[in-house]
Amino acid sequence: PLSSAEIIAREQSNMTADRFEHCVGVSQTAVRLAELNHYDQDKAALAGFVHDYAKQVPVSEYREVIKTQGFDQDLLNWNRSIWHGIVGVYFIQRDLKINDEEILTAVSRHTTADVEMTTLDKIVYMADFIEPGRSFPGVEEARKITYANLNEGVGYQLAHTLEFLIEKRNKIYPRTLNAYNVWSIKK
Ligand code: DGI
Ligand code: FE
Ligand code: FE
Ligand code: FE
Repeated sequence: PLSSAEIIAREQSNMTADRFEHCVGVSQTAVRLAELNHYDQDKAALAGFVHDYAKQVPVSEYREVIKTQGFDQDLLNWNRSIWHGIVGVYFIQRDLKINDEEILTAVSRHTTADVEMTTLDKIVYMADFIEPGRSFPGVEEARKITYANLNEGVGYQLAHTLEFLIEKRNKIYPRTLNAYNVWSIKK
């Protein structure tokens, strides 16, 4: 495995300073959520830190990897918003030498969420949404809900994301919609 210093150096060289700062914020927030939810804090810290590692990989490189590395070819109909989680795990394994399946799954699900979510999946998904650098309307409410109940946070974010995508008349990735139907509906 790579040293922590080497992982940090590679992460920093693969993204802008702003994106790096976001990843540090997600890592710190993930540790706090891990503590509250009795999860391994070191694992949460690493998963949060690397979650957007591939956010700025060029589109041409993504298309090549999707075509040659066994990914669902339907991914070619989507964009980097969707790719950097699901396909991002390829670059994290290749460049950061991280093979922990729990971490890779959490990265894979961090943008869309999913019908099934592990505790680490939820931690990274929510830390991405509420880290200190986030400032959208509703973020304070999101923080309050998430620190009180991680599952309710997931439901809140999915509803918020769907509203945002529909408002912009954006295409909704089926996984996001399926996740919404599980986590956001009133019981
Ligand atoms: O990578 P970040 O910006 O930190 O956050 P993220 O990975 O949660 O990505 C958020 C972006 O992804 C945001 O612009 C909305 C978009 N997104 C999330 N779900 C979907 C989606 N875009 C489309 N088209 N369809 C989705 O289902
Ligand atoms: Fe992301
Ligand atoms: Fe997110
Ligand atoms: Fe992020």
